Amino acid sequence: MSEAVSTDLDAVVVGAGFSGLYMLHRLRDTLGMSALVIETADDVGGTWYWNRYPGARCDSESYFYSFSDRLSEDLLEEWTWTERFAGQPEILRYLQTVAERFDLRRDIRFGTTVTAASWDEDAGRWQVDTDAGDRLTARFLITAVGCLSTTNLPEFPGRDSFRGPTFHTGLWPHEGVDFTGQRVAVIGTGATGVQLIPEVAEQAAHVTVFQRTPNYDIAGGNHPVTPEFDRRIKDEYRAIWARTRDTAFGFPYDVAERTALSVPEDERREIFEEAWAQGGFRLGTTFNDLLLDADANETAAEFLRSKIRERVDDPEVAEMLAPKDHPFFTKRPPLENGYYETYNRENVTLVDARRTPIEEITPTGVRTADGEYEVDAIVYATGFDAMTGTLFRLNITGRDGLGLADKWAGGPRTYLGIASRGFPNLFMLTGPQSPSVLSNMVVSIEQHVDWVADCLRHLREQGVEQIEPVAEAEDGWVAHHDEVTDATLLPRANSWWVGANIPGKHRSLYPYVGGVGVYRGICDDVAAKGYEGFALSGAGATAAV
Ligand code: NA7
Repeated sequence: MSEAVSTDLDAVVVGAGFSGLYMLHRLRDTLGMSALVIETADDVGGTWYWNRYPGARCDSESYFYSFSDRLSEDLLEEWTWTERFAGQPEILRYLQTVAERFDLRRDIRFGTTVTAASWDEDAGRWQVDTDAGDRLTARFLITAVGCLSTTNLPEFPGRDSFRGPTFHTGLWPHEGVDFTGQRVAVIGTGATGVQLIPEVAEQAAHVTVFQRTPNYDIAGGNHPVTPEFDRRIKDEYRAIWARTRDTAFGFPYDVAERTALSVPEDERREIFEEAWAQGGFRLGTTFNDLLLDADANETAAEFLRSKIRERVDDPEVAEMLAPKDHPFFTKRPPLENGYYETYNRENVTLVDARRTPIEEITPTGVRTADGEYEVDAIVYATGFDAMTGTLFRLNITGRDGLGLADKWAGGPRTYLGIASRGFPNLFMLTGPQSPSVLSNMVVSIEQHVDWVADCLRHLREQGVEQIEPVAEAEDGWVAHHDEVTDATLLPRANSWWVGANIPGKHRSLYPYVGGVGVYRGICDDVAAKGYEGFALSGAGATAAV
Protein backbone atom coordinates (compact mmCIF):
# COMPACT_ATOMS: atom_id res chain seq x y z
CA MET A 1 0.00 0.00 0.00
CA SER A 2 1.29 3.42 -0.88
CA GLU A 3 0.69 6.92 0.49
CA ALA A 4 -2.90 8.18 0.40
CA VAL A 5 -3.79 10.70 -2.29
CA SER A 6 -6.74 12.98 -2.86
CA THR A 7 -7.21 13.93 -6.48
CA ASP A 8 -9.88 15.05 -8.91
CA LEU A 9 -9.64 13.29 -12.25
CA ASP A 10 -11.50 12.88 -15.49
CA ALA A 11 -11.62 9.12 -14.96
CA VAL A 12 -10.80 6.43 -12.45
CA VAL A 13 -10.23 3.01 -13.97
CA VAL A 14 -10.32 -0.08 -11.76
CA GLY A 15 -7.96 -2.87 -12.84
CA ALA A 16 -4.71 -3.08 -14.83
CA GLY A 17 -5.23 -6.13 -17.01
CA PHE A 18 -5.79 -6.07 -20.76
CA SER A 19 -8.82 -3.78 -20.51
CA GLY A 20 -7.48 -1.35 -17.90
CA LEU A 21 -4.18 -0.89 -19.73
CA TYR A 22 -5.78 -0.20 -23.09
CA MET A 23 -8.39 2.08 -21.47
CA LEU A 24 -5.70 4.12 -19.75
CA HIS A 25 -3.82 4.51 -23.02
CA ARG A 26 -6.93 5.71 -24.85
CA LEU A 27 -7.99 8.08 -22.06
CA ARG A 28 -4.63 9.62 -21.46
CA ASP A 29 -2.81 9.41 -24.77
CA THR A 30 -5.66 9.65 -27.30
CA LEU A 31 -8.13 11.86 -25.45
CA GLY A 32 -5.72 13.81 -23.26
CA MET A 33 -7.78 13.15 -20.16
CA SER A 34 -6.49 12.77 -16.63
CA ALA A 35 -6.91 9.20 -15.48
CA LEU A 36 -5.69 6.94 -12.71
CA VAL A 37 -5.87 3.17 -12.62
CA ILE A 38 -6.33 1.48 -9.24
CA GLU A 39 -4.94 -2.06 -9.07
CA THR A 40 -4.80 -4.52 -6.15
CA ALA A 41 -1.78 -6.39 -7.49
CA ASP A 42 1.72 -4.98 -7.40
CA ASP A 43 2.05 -5.06 -11.18
CA VAL A 44 0.00 -5.14 -14.37
CA GLY A 45 -1.53 -8.33 -15.80
CA GLY A 46 -4.94 -8.90 -14.19
CA THR A 47 -5.95 -12.51 -14.76
CA TRP A 48 -2.45 -13.23 -16.01
CA TYR A 49 -0.90 -11.77 -12.88
CA TRP A 50 -2.87 -13.99 -10.49
CA ASN A 51 -3.28 -17.29 -12.34
CA ARG A 52 0.28 -18.64 -12.12
CA TYR A 53 -0.58 -22.29 -11.47
CA PRO A 54 1.38 -24.96 -13.34
CA GLY A 55 0.06 -25.34 -16.87
CA ALA A 56 -1.76 -21.96 -16.93
CA ARG A 57 -2.29 -21.17 -20.58
CA CYS A 58 -4.66 -19.19 -22.77
CA ASP A 59 -7.30 -21.18 -24.66
CA SER A 60 -7.46 -18.58 -27.45
CA GLU A 61 -4.63 -18.67 -29.98
CA SER A 62 -1.92 -16.18 -29.15
CA TYR A 63 -1.86 -14.43 -32.53
CA PHE A 64 -5.38 -13.15 -31.96
CA TYR A 65 -5.33 -13.03 -28.15
CA SER A 66 -3.27 -9.85 -28.36
CA PHE A 67 -3.91 -6.19 -29.01
CA SER A 68 -4.65 -5.41 -32.62
CA ASP A 69 -3.40 -2.61 -34.87
CA ARG A 70 -5.71 -0.29 -32.93
CA LEU A 71 -3.11 -0.19 -30.17
CA SER A 72 0.06 -0.31 -32.27
CA GLU A 73 1.07 -1.66 -35.66
CA ASP A 74 4.70 -1.55 -34.57
CA LEU A 75 4.09 -3.76 -31.56
CA LEU A 76 2.28 -6.28 -33.75
CA GLU A 77 5.31 -6.46 -36.01
CA GLU A 78 7.84 -6.63 -33.20
CA TRP A 79 6.17 -9.07 -30.83
CA THR A 80 6.58 -12.76 -31.62
CA TRP A 81 4.60 -15.39 -29.73
CA THR A 82 6.52 -18.60 -29.13
CA GLU A 83 3.55 -20.95 -28.78
CA ARG A 84 0.24 -21.37 -30.56
CA PHE A 85 -1.52 -21.04 -27.18
CA ALA A 86 0.60 -18.79 -25.01
CA GLY A 87 1.45 -19.78 -21.47
CA GLN A 88 0.79 -17.43 -18.54
CA PRO A 89 4.41 -16.20 -18.16
CA GLU A 90 4.55 -15.14 -21.81
CA ILE A 91 1.21 -13.29 -21.68
CA LEU A 92 2.30 -11.52 -18.52
CA ARG A 93 5.56 -10.49 -20.24
CA TYR A 94 3.50 -9.20 -23.16
CA LEU A 95 1.34 -7.03 -20.89
CA GLN A 96 4.43 -5.77 -19.05
CA THR A 97 5.87 -4.83 -22.44
CA VAL A 98 2.70 -2.94 -23.32
CA ALA A 99 2.86 -1.09 -19.99
CA GLU A 100 6.48 -0.13 -20.58
CA ARG A 101 6.10 0.83 -24.20
CA PHE A 102 3.22 3.22 -23.50
CA ASP A 103 4.61 4.34 -20.15
CA LEU A 104 1.42 3.28 -18.42
CA ARG A 105 2.72 2.41 -14.96
CA ARG A 106 3.11 6.05 -13.95
CA ASP A 107 -0.67 6.39 -13.88
CA ILE A 108 -1.38 3.11 -12.12
CA ARG A 109 -1.64 2.91 -8.37
CA PHE A 110 -0.55 -0.63 -7.50
CA GLY A 111 -1.12 -2.50 -4.25
CA THR A 112 -4.35 -0.59 -3.73
CA THR A 113 -7.92 -1.86 -3.65
CA VAL A 114 -11.09 0.13 -4.23
CA THR A 115 -13.29 -0.22 -1.16
CA ALA A 116 -16.23 1.92 -2.28
CA ALA A 117 -17.37 4.08 -5.19
CA SER A 118 -20.30 6.44 -4.74
CA TRP A 119 -22.00 8.85 -7.11
CA ASP A 120 -22.06 12.37 -5.71
CA GLU A 121 -25.16 13.90 -7.23
CA ASP A 122 -24.34 17.48 -6.28
CA ALA A 123 -20.82 17.41 -7.62
CA GLY A 124 -21.71 15.21 -10.62
CA ARG A 125 -18.72 13.06 -9.80
CA TRP A 126 -17.77 9.62 -8.60
CA GLN A 127 -16.10 9.46 -5.23
CA VAL A 128 -13.75 6.51 -5.05
CA ASP A 129 -12.28 5.28 -1.77
CA THR A 130 -9.39 2.87 -1.47
CA ASP A 131 -7.84 0.77 1.27
CA ALA A 132 -4.85 3.13 1.18
CA GLY A 133 -7.11 5.91 2.49
CA ASP A 134 -7.33 7.62 -0.90
CA ARG A 135 -10.35 9.71 -1.70
CA LEU A 136 -10.43 10.25 -5.45
CA THR A 137 -13.09 12.08 -7.37
CA ALA A 138 -13.68 11.62 -11.06
CA ARG A 139 -16.31 12.39 -13.66
CA PHE A 140 -16.20 8.86 -15.01
CA LEU A 141 -15.78 5.51 -13.31
CA ILE A 142 -14.65 2.72 -15.59
CA THR A 143 -14.45 -0.82 -14.27
CA ALA A 144 -11.83 -3.00 -15.95
CA VAL A 145 -11.95 -5.75 -13.35
CA GLY A 146 -12.06 -8.75 -15.69
CA CYS A 147 -14.65 -11.50 -15.57
CA LEU A 148 -12.80 -14.08 -13.47
CA SER A 149 -11.08 -12.25 -10.66
CA THR A 150 -12.93 -13.15 -7.45
CA THR A 151 -12.03 -16.70 -6.49
CA ASN A 152 -14.60 -19.28 -5.38
CA LEU A 153 -13.49 -21.29 -2.36
CA PRO A 154 -16.34 -23.66 -1.47
CA GLU A 155 -17.41 -23.72 2.17
CA PHE A 156 -16.64 -27.39 2.82
CA PRO A 157 -17.17 -28.27 6.49
CA GLY A 158 -13.80 -28.38 8.22
CA ARG A 159 -12.12 -26.56 5.34
CA ASP A 160 -9.77 -24.61 7.55
CA SER A 161 -8.84 -27.58 9.73
CA PHE A 162 -6.52 -29.07 7.10
CA ARG A 163 -2.97 -29.13 8.43
CA GLY A 164 -1.09 -29.07 5.15
CA PRO A 165 -0.81 -26.26 2.59
CA THR A 166 -3.81 -25.35 0.46
CA PHE A 167 -3.81 -23.39 -2.77
CA HIS A 168 -6.39 -21.78 -5.02
CA THR A 169 -5.33 -21.73 -8.65
CA GLY A 170 -6.46 -18.12 -9.03
CA LEU A 171 -4.18 -16.96 -6.20
CA TRP A 172 -1.11 -19.04 -6.91
CA PRO A 173 2.12 -18.25 -5.00
CA HIS A 174 4.62 -16.30 -7.08
CA GLU A 175 7.50 -18.47 -5.96
CA GLY A 176 5.76 -21.61 -7.28
CA VAL A 177 4.99 -24.81 -5.41
CA ASP A 178 7.08 -27.97 -5.29
CA PHE A 179 4.84 -31.03 -5.00
CA THR A 180 7.68 -33.54 -5.30
CA GLY A 181 6.97 -36.63 -3.22
CA GLN A 182 3.62 -35.32 -2.02
CA ARG A 183 0.09 -36.71 -2.10
CA VAL A 184 -2.03 -33.96 -3.62
CA ALA A 185 -5.81 -33.54 -3.80
CA VAL A 186 -7.11 -31.46 -6.70
CA ILE A 187 -10.72 -30.34 -6.40
CA GLY A 188 -12.26 -29.22 -9.68
CA THR A 189 -11.94 -30.23 -13.31
CA GLY A 190 -12.86 -27.05 -15.20
CA ALA A 191 -10.51 -25.39 -17.68
CA THR A 192 -8.04 -24.71 -14.87
CA GLY A 193 -8.01 -28.19 -13.34
CA VAL A 194 -7.60 -29.70 -16.79
CA GLN A 195 -4.47 -27.61 -17.37
CA LEU A 196 -3.02 -28.15 -13.91
CA ILE A 197 -3.64 -31.86 -13.25
CA PRO A 198 -1.22 -33.28 -15.87
CA GLU A 199 1.54 -30.96 -14.63
CA VAL A 200 1.06 -31.86 -10.96
CA ALA A 201 0.84 -35.56 -11.83
CA GLU A 202 4.33 -35.34 -13.37
CA GLN A 203 5.73 -34.12 -10.08
CA ALA A 204 3.69 -35.43 -7.16
CA ALA A 205 3.84 -38.88 -5.61
CA HIS A 206 0.09 -39.21 -6.02
CA VAL A 207 -2.77 -37.03 -7.25
CA THR A 208 -6.38 -37.60 -6.26
CA VAL A 209 -8.76 -35.67 -8.51
CA PHE A 210 -12.24 -34.83 -7.21
CA GLN A 211 -14.52 -34.39 -10.20
CA ARG A 212 -18.10 -33.22 -9.70
CA THR A 213 -19.02 -32.69 -13.35
CA PRO A 214 -17.07 -34.16 -16.25
CA ASN A 215 -16.50 -31.73 -19.15
CA TYR A 216 -16.26 -32.12 -22.90
CA ASP A 217 -12.55 -31.34 -23.11
CA ILE A 218 -11.28 -30.54 -26.58
CA ALA A 219 -7.78 -31.30 -27.87
CA GLY A 220 -5.73 -28.13 -27.54
CA GLY A 221 -3.13 -28.95 -30.15
CA ASN A 222 -0.58 -26.58 -28.70
CA HIS A 223 2.77 -26.36 -30.52
CA PRO A 224 5.63 -23.90 -31.01
CA VAL A 225 5.10 -21.09 -33.50
CA THR A 226 7.38 -21.42 -36.54
CA PRO A 227 9.02 -18.34 -38.09
CA GLU A 228 7.04 -19.03 -41.30
CA PHE A 229 3.72 -19.05 -39.46
CA ASP A 230 4.66 -15.90 -37.58
CA ARG A 231 5.53 -14.11 -40.86
CA ARG A 232 2.34 -15.24 -42.55
CA ILE A 233 0.22 -14.00 -39.64
CA LYS A 234 2.01 -10.66 -39.58
CA ASP A 235 1.47 -10.24 -43.31
CA GLU A 236 -2.23 -10.99 -42.92
CA TYR A 237 -2.93 -9.14 -39.71
CA ARG A 238 -5.27 -6.53 -41.15
CA ALA A 239 -7.53 -9.19 -42.64
CA ILE A 240 -7.35 -11.27 -39.46
CA TRP A 241 -8.49 -8.42 -37.24
CA ALA A 242 -11.27 -7.51 -39.64
CA ARG A 243 -12.58 -11.06 -39.39
CA THR A 244 -12.33 -11.32 -35.62
CA ARG A 245 -14.52 -8.22 -35.33
CA ASP A 246 -17.23 -9.68 -37.47
CA THR A 247 -17.58 -13.33 -36.44
CA ALA A 248 -19.82 -14.85 -33.76
CA PHE A 249 -17.10 -15.48 -31.18
CA GLY A 250 -14.39 -13.00 -32.13
CA PHE A 251 -12.17 -15.69 -33.63
CA PRO A 252 -10.86 -15.26 -37.17
CA TYR A 253 -12.91 -18.19 -38.45
CA ASP A 254 -16.60 -18.54 -39.12
CA VAL A 255 -19.18 -21.02 -37.99
CA ALA A 256 -19.92 -23.34 -40.95
CA GLU A 257 -23.22 -22.67 -42.69
CA ARG A 258 -24.71 -26.16 -42.31
CA THR A 259 -26.63 -28.06 -39.69
CA ALA A 260 -25.22 -31.17 -38.07
CA LEU A 261 -27.98 -33.52 -39.16
CA SER A 262 -27.93 -32.28 -42.76
CA VAL A 263 -24.84 -34.37 -43.49
CA PRO A 264 -24.54 -38.18 -43.34
CA GLU A 265 -23.04 -39.67 -40.19
CA ASP A 266 -19.71 -40.72 -41.70
CA GLU A 267 -19.20 -37.31 -43.27
CA ARG A 268 -20.09 -35.63 -39.96
CA ARG A 269 -17.55 -37.76 -38.17
CA GLU A 270 -14.91 -36.75 -40.71
CA ILE A 271 -15.74 -33.09 -40.16
CA PHE A 272 -15.41 -33.52 -36.40
CA GLU A 273 -12.14 -35.45 -36.85
CA GLU A 274 -10.70 -32.72 -39.02
CA ALA A 275 -11.64 -30.00 -36.50
CA TRP A 276 -10.30 -32.19 -33.69
CA ALA A 277 -6.98 -32.55 -35.50
CA GLN A 278 -6.72 -28.76 -35.84
CA GLY A 279 -7.27 -28.39 -32.11
CA GLY A 280 -8.90 -25.59 -30.15
CA PHE A 281 -12.43 -24.29 -30.36
CA ARG A 282 -12.83 -25.00 -34.07
CA LEU A 283 -14.85 -28.06 -33.14
CA GLY A 284 -17.58 -25.72 -31.92
CA THR A 285 -17.76 -24.04 -35.33
CA THR A 286 -18.24 -27.18 -37.43
CA PHE A 287 -22.04 -26.81 -37.61
CA ASN A 288 -24.28 -23.83 -37.01
CA ASP A 289 -26.86 -25.52 -34.78
CA LEU A 290 -24.69 -27.16 -32.11
CA LEU A 291 -25.75 -24.56 -29.54
CA LEU A 292 -29.34 -24.44 -30.74
CA ASP A 293 -30.56 -27.98 -31.31
CA ALA A 294 -30.22 -30.79 -28.77
CA ASP A 295 -30.02 -33.57 -31.39
CA ALA A 296 -27.35 -31.73 -33.35
CA ASN A 297 -25.46 -31.08 -30.14
CA GLU A 298 -25.60 -34.75 -29.19
CA THR A 299 -23.61 -35.68 -32.32
CA ALA A 300 -20.69 -33.54 -31.14
CA ALA A 301 -21.14 -34.72 -27.55
CA GLU A 302 -20.96 -38.37 -28.60
CA PHE A 303 -17.92 -37.71 -30.79
CA LEU A 304 -16.13 -36.24 -27.78
CA ARG A 305 -17.18 -39.13 -25.53
CA SER A 306 -15.77 -41.55 -28.10
CA LYS A 307 -12.44 -39.69 -27.97
CA ILE A 308 -12.34 -40.11 -24.18
CA ARG A 309 -13.07 -43.84 -24.47
CA GLU A 310 -10.27 -44.22 -27.04
CA ARG A 311 -7.71 -42.57 -24.81
CA VAL A 312 -8.46 -43.76 -21.28
CA ASP A 313 -7.38 -47.37 -20.63
CA ASP A 314 -9.75 -48.21 -17.78
CA PRO A 315 -13.34 -48.29 -19.15
CA GLU A 316 -14.80 -47.42 -15.76
CA VAL A 317 -12.62 -44.34 -15.47
CA ALA A 318 -13.45 -43.42 -19.08
CA GLU A 319 -17.18 -43.53 -18.27
CA MET A 320 -16.62 -41.33 -15.22
CA LEU A 321 -14.85 -38.81 -17.44
CA ALA A 322 -17.50 -38.91 -20.18
CA PRO A 323 -20.13 -36.18 -19.65
CA LYS A 324 -23.74 -37.20 -20.03
CA ASP A 325 -25.69 -34.68 -17.97
CA HIS A 326 -25.40 -31.56 -20.12
CA PRO A 327 -25.03 -30.70 -23.80
CA PHE A 328 -21.64 -29.94 -25.35
CA PHE A 329 -20.49 -26.30 -24.95
CA THR A 330 -23.17 -25.45 -22.39
CA LYS A 331 -20.35 -25.43 -19.86
CA ARG A 332 -17.09 -23.89 -21.06
CA PRO A 333 -15.21 -26.77 -22.72
CA PRO A 334 -11.61 -26.87 -21.46
CA LEU A 335 -8.81 -27.30 -23.96
CA GLU A 336 -6.54 -30.15 -22.99
CA ASN A 337 -3.06 -31.28 -23.83
CA GLY A 338 -2.63 -34.85 -22.61
CA TYR A 339 -5.28 -34.54 -19.87
CA TYR A 340 -7.08 -37.81 -20.49
CA GLU A 341 -3.85 -39.84 -20.70
CA THR A 342 -3.07 -38.58 -17.19
CA TYR A 343 -5.69 -41.05 -15.93
CA ASN A 344 -3.64 -43.92 -17.36
CA ARG A 345 -0.88 -43.12 -14.89
CA GLU A 346 -0.38 -45.25 -11.78
CA ASN A 347 -0.16 -42.20 -9.54
CA VAL A 348 -3.53 -40.62 -10.45
CA THR A 349 -6.91 -41.51 -8.95
CA LEU A 350 -10.23 -40.06 -10.11
CA VAL A 351 -12.98 -39.68 -7.50
CA ASP A 352 -16.56 -39.18 -8.64
CA ALA A 353 -17.56 -36.30 -6.39
CA ARG A 354 -21.08 -36.36 -7.82
CA ARG A 355 -21.74 -39.96 -6.71
CA THR A 356 -19.82 -39.51 -3.47
CA PRO A 357 -19.76 -35.77 -2.70
CA ILE A 358 -17.06 -34.20 -0.59
CA GLU A 359 -18.49 -34.25 2.94
CA GLU A 360 -15.71 -32.50 4.77
CA ILE A 361 -12.10 -31.49 4.78
CA THR A 362 -10.31 -33.12 7.68
CA PRO A 363 -6.95 -32.17 9.25
CA THR A 364 -5.35 -34.87 7.08
CA GLY A 365 -7.35 -34.97 3.88
CA VAL A 366 -10.67 -35.02 2.06
CA ARG A 367 -13.61 -37.14 3.22
CA THR A 368 -16.35 -38.32 0.91
CA ALA A 369 -19.18 -40.81 1.55
CA ASP A 370 -16.66 -43.50 0.51
CA GLY A 371 -14.06 -42.64 3.13
CA GLU A 372 -11.10 -40.37 3.68
CA TYR A 373 -8.40 -39.63 1.13
CA GLU A 374 -5.28 -38.66 3.05
CA VAL A 375 -3.19 -36.01 1.33
CA ASP A 376 -0.32 -33.62 2.03
CA ALA A 377 -1.68 -30.67 0.05
CA ILE A 378 -4.99 -29.51 -1.42
CA VAL A 379 -5.39 -27.55 -4.64
CA TYR A 380 -8.72 -25.82 -5.13
CA ALA A 381 -9.33 -25.47 -8.88
CA THR A 382 -12.85 -24.38 -8.00
CA GLY A 383 -13.21 -21.32 -10.19
CA PHE A 384 -14.58 -17.86 -9.65
CA ASP A 385 -17.59 -15.78 -8.72
CA ALA A 386 -17.59 -14.69 -12.34
CA MET A 387 -18.68 -11.45 -13.97
CA THR A 388 -20.39 -9.84 -10.97
CA GLY A 389 -18.28 -11.03 -8.00
CA THR A 390 -15.63 -8.34 -8.35
CA LEU A 391 -18.06 -5.62 -9.47
CA PHE A 392 -20.05 -6.12 -6.26
CA ARG A 393 -16.90 -5.99 -4.13
CA LEU A 394 -16.33 -2.44 -5.37
CA ASN A 395 -19.42 -1.41 -3.35
CA ILE A 396 -20.73 0.82 -6.13
CA THR A 397 -23.53 3.15 -5.05
CA GLY A 398 -25.35 5.19 -7.67
CA ARG A 399 -28.08 7.81 -7.62
CA ASP A 400 -30.22 8.03 -4.48
CA GLY A 401 -28.06 5.54 -2.60
CA LEU A 402 -28.84 2.71 -4.99
CA GLY A 403 -26.31 -0.13 -4.60
CA LEU A 404 -25.29 -2.05 -7.73
CA ALA A 405 -25.53 -5.39 -5.89
CA ASP A 406 -29.03 -4.48 -4.66
CA LYS A 407 -30.20 -3.38 -8.06
CA TRP A 408 -28.89 -6.63 -9.57
CA ALA A 409 -30.13 -8.96 -6.81
CA GLY A 410 -32.51 -10.46 -9.37
CA GLY A 411 -29.81 -10.63 -12.03
CA PRO A 412 -27.84 -8.00 -13.94
CA ARG A 413 -29.79 -5.14 -15.51
CA THR A 414 -27.68 -3.32 -18.05
CA TYR A 415 -27.87 -1.46 -21.29
CA LEU A 416 -25.49 -3.14 -23.78
CA GLY A 417 -23.72 -4.83 -20.87
CA ILE A 418 -21.72 -1.65 -20.38
CA ALA A 419 -23.92 0.72 -18.36
CA SER A 420 -26.76 0.51 -15.86
CA ARG A 421 -29.55 2.96 -15.09
CA GLY A 422 -29.09 4.78 -11.79
CA PHE A 423 -25.31 4.80 -12.23
CA PRO A 424 -24.45 7.88 -14.31
CA ASN A 425 -21.04 8.05 -15.98
CA LEU A 426 -20.24 4.45 -15.06
CA PHE A 427 -18.89 2.15 -17.80
CA MET A 428 -18.28 -1.55 -17.18
CA LEU A 429 -15.76 -3.01 -19.62
CA THR A 430 -16.76 -6.57 -20.59
CA GLY A 431 -19.62 -6.33 -18.12
CA PRO A 432 -22.40 -8.88 -17.77
CA GLN A 433 -24.77 -9.05 -20.78
CA SER A 434 -21.92 -8.19 -23.17
CA PRO A 435 -20.09 -10.92 -25.20
CA SER A 436 -17.06 -10.98 -22.87
CA VAL A 437 -16.28 -14.57 -21.90
CA LEU A 438 -18.36 -15.98 -24.76
CA SER A 439 -15.81 -14.52 -27.16
CA ASN A 440 -12.16 -13.86 -27.74
CA MET A 441 -11.75 -11.58 -24.72
CA VAL A 442 -9.22 -9.24 -26.29
CA VAL A 443 -11.42 -8.49 -29.29
CA SER A 444 -14.31 -7.72 -26.95
CA ILE A 445 -12.10 -5.63 -24.68
CA GLU A 446 -10.87 -3.53 -27.59
CA GLN A 447 -14.41 -3.05 -28.84
CA HIS A 448 -15.62 -1.87 -25.43
CA VAL A 449 -12.64 0.41 -24.78
CA ASP A 450 -12.88 1.98 -28.25
CA TRP A 451 -16.63 2.47 -27.86
CA VAL A 452 -16.20 4.13 -24.45
CA ALA A 453 -13.37 6.34 -25.73
CA ASP A 454 -15.46 7.45 -28.71
CA CYS A 455 -18.39 8.09 -26.39
CA LEU A 456 -16.28 10.24 -24.05
CA ARG A 457 -14.98 12.23 -26.99
CA HIS A 458 -18.55 12.78 -28.17
CA LEU A 459 -19.66 13.93 -24.71
CA ARG A 460 -16.78 16.35 -24.54
CA GLU A 461 -17.45 17.75 -28.01
CA GLN A 462 -21.12 18.19 -27.20
CA GLY A 463 -20.46 19.60 -23.74
CA VAL A 464 -22.44 16.81 -22.13
CA GLU A 465 -21.73 16.16 -18.47
CA GLN A 466 -23.70 13.05 -17.68
CA ILE A 467 -24.71 9.91 -19.54
CA GLU A 468 -27.02 7.22 -18.22
CA PRO A 469 -29.28 4.62 -19.83
CA VAL A 470 -33.00 5.31 -19.94
CA ALA A 471 -35.40 2.72 -18.53
CA GLU A 472 -36.85 1.55 -21.86
CA ALA A 473 -33.41 0.99 -23.37
CA GLU A 474 -32.26 -1.04 -20.37
CA ASP A 475 -35.47 -3.07 -20.25
CA GLY A 476 -35.15 -3.66 -23.98
CA TRP A 477 -31.56 -4.87 -23.69
CA VAL A 478 -32.35 -7.25 -20.83
CA ALA A 479 -35.32 -8.62 -22.80
CA HIS A 480 -33.19 -9.03 -25.93
CA HIS A 481 -30.43 -10.70 -23.92
CA ASP A 482 -32.91 -13.15 -22.42
CA GLU A 483 -34.52 -13.87 -25.76
CA VAL A 484 -31.19 -14.63 -27.42
CA THR A 485 -30.20 -16.79 -24.43
CA ASP A 486 -33.42 -18.78 -24.45
CA ALA A 487 -32.96 -19.67 -28.10
CA THR A 488 -29.81 -21.61 -27.15
CA LEU A 489 -29.05 -24.67 -25.06
CA LEU A 490 -26.86 -22.68 -22.67
CA PRO A 491 -29.36 -22.43 -19.79
CA ARG A 492 -29.46 -26.23 -19.60
CA ALA A 493 -26.18 -26.69 -17.74
CA ASN A 494 -25.04 -25.74 -14.26
CA SER A 495 -22.18 -23.61 -15.47
CA TRP A 496 -20.48 -20.52 -14.07
CA TRP A 497 -21.82 -18.81 -17.21
CA VAL A 498 -25.23 -18.97 -15.49
CA GLY A 499 -23.89 -18.41 -11.99
CA ALA A 500 -24.68 -21.98 -10.90
CA ASN A 501 -21.30 -22.48 -9.21
CA ILE A 502 -21.97 -19.91 -6.47
CA PRO A 503 -24.57 -20.84 -3.85
CA GLY A 504 -27.37 -18.25 -3.81
CA LYS A 505 -26.24 -16.45 -6.97
CA HIS A 506 -29.05 -15.38 -9.29
CA ARG A 507 -29.33 -17.83 -12.17
CA SER A 508 -29.23 -16.24 -15.61
CA LEU A 509 -26.78 -16.26 -18.47
CA TYR A 510 -24.19 -13.61 -17.58
CA PRO A 511 -22.39 -13.16 -20.94
CA TYR A 512 -24.27 -12.17 -24.13
CA VAL A 513 -24.54 -14.94 -26.71
CA GLY A 514 -25.89 -12.91 -29.65
CA GLY A 515 -22.45 -12.82 -31.29
CA VAL A 516 -19.50 -10.45 -31.37
CA GLY A 517 -20.21 -9.07 -34.85
CA VAL A 518 -23.91 -8.55 -34.15
CA TYR A 519 -23.14 -6.91 -30.82
CA ARG A 520 -20.59 -4.56 -32.37
CA GLY A 521 -23.18 -3.55 -34.97
CA ILE A 522 -25.72 -2.75 -32.25
CA CYS A 523 -23.21 -0.67 -30.25
CA ASP A 524 -22.05 1.21 -33.35
CA ASP A 525 -25.63 1.93 -34.29
CA VAL A 526 -26.36 3.31 -30.81
CA ALA A 527 -23.36 5.63 -31.15
CA ALA A 528 -24.27 6.68 -34.70
CA LYS A 529 -27.69 7.73 -33.44
CA GLY A 530 -26.19 10.08 -30.88
CA TYR A 531 -26.09 7.44 -28.13
CA GLU A 532 -29.64 6.33 -28.52
CA GLY A 533 -31.07 4.83 -25.35
CA PHE A 534 -28.94 7.02 -23.12
CA ALA A 535 -30.05 10.22 -21.44
CA LEU A 536 -27.39 12.87 -21.96
CA SER A 537 -27.57 15.80 -19.61
CA GLY A 538 -25.67 18.85 -18.45
CA ALA A 539 -24.59 22.00 -20.18
CA GLY A 540 -24.92 21.69 -23.94
CA ALA A 541 -26.65 18.31 -23.89
CA THR A 542 -28.48 17.74 -27.13
CA ALA A 543 -30.14 14.38 -26.74
CA ALA A 544 -32.25 12.48 -24.28
CA VAL A 545 -33.80 9.49 -26.00
P1 NA7 B 1 -14.69 -23.63 -13.33
O1 NA7 B 1 -14.83 -23.84 -14.77
O2 NA7 B 1 -15.79 -22.95 -12.60
O3 NA7 B 1 -14.41 -25.04 -12.69
C1 NA7 B 1 -14.46 -25.22 -11.30
C2 NA7 B 1 -14.42 -26.68 -10.98
O4 NA7 B 1 -14.53 -26.84 -9.58
C3 NA7 B 1 -15.58 -27.45 -11.62
O5 NA7 B 1 -15.13 -28.72 -11.97
C4 NA7 B 1 -16.56 -27.50 -10.47
O6 NA7 B 1 -17.51 -28.54 -10.58
C5 NA7 B 1 -15.64 -27.71 -9.30
N1 NA7 B 1 -16.26 -27.31 -8.05
C6 NA7 B 1 -16.68 -26.08 -7.69
N2 NA7 B 1 -17.23 -26.12 -6.47
C7 NA7 B 1 -17.20 -27.42 -6.09
C8 NA7 B 1 -17.63 -28.10 -4.93
N3 NA7 B 1 -18.26 -27.44 -3.95
N4 NA7 B 1 -17.44 -29.44 -4.86
C9 NA7 B 1 -16.83 -30.09 -5.86
N5 NA7 B 1 -16.39 -29.50 -7.00
C10 NA7 B 1 -16.57 -28.18 -7.09
O7 NA7 B 1 -13.36 -22.79 -12.98
P2 NA7 B 1 -11.95 -22.83 -13.72
O8 NA7 B 1 -11.01 -22.04 -12.91
O9 NA7 B 1 -11.56 -24.21 -14.08
O10 NA7 B 1 -12.22 -22.10 -15.07
C11 NA7 B 1 -12.81 -20.81 -15.09
C12 NA7 B 1 -12.63 -20.21 -16.44
O11 NA7 B 1 -11.30 -19.71 -16.59
C13 NA7 B 1 -12.76 -21.16 -17.59
O12 NA7 B 1 -14.07 -21.52 -17.89
C14 NA7 B 1 -12.09 -20.38 -18.69
O13 NA7 B 1 -12.98 -19.43 -19.23
C15 NA7 B 1 -10.96 -19.69 -17.98
P3 NA7 B 1 -18.92 -28.29 -11.34
O14 NA7 B 1 -18.57 -28.24 -12.79
O15 NA7 B 1 -19.43 -26.95 -10.83
O16 NA7 B 1 -19.76 -29.41 -10.94
